[in-house]
Amino acid sequence: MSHAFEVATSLLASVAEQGRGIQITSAGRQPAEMLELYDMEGCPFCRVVREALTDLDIDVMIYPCPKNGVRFRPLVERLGGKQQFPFLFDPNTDQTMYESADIVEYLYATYGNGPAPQRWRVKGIRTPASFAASVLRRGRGVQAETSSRDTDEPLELFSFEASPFARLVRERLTELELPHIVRQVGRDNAADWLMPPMRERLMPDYQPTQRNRRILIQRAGRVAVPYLIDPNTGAELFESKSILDYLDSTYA
Ligand SMILES: N[C@@H](CCC(=O)N[C@@H](CS)C(=O)NCC(=O)O)C(=O)O
Repeated sequence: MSHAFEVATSLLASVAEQGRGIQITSAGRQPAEMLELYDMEGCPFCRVVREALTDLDIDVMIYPCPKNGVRFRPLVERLGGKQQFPFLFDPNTDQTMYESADIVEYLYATYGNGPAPQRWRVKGIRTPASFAASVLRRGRGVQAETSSRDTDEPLELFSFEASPFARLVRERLTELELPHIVRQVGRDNAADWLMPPMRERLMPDYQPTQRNRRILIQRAGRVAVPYLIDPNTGAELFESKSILDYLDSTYA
């Protein structure tokens, strides 16, 4: 399938998300030690947890556990007793947890300012929409690719959950079982909504307020999502298509 077609279906999946996973509306406090989420990009239950993390503006270490995956699935079984996803480990409290609804409540109670907003609490709102997003992506980000190469250090991805471009990269990271830190770049101000090329033309002095957007502008000179850092090779790049080509040539 062409990249344009993949972006189009990913955009529809973002529409299905009903606005969750774009903005920071409940800015939480950053845990001292990074949370660990064992998940699959294409899993509808995992998606609602990742949406909440964007909403709370909490960075997270992702250990991808696609079906037939061999790297992190056995660890989840050792830690929690079964292979079910999402699975959260919070090294700050030593909590381990299955069940997306419980994880979302835990995140808001522990790092937010109160209970989870309605759009995560009501099952009838969040679950069918998240299933629709998975259907639109036709099973991408669910199955492991058997011959992927391992990595020493986790990759880093600047992303927000509903970004149609970042989703394509996260799917591939899942299929290749590549651990990665998600650096949240959710929107918290009107200028963040402009597409990067338009913003660069209209607002050459764009000064984001969100912490990872500021880091990105200092490090890479602009804010565009996704942005991948691979400490194993020193590669740093924008553009979903370039990142997918990079991942395939380096790890597939
Ligand atoms: N009620 C659970 C459902 C979780 C669930 O069914 N996850 C599926 C993936 S979408 C799973 O773990 N399947 C087992 C497997 O992939 O091995 C929740 O909301 O977290």
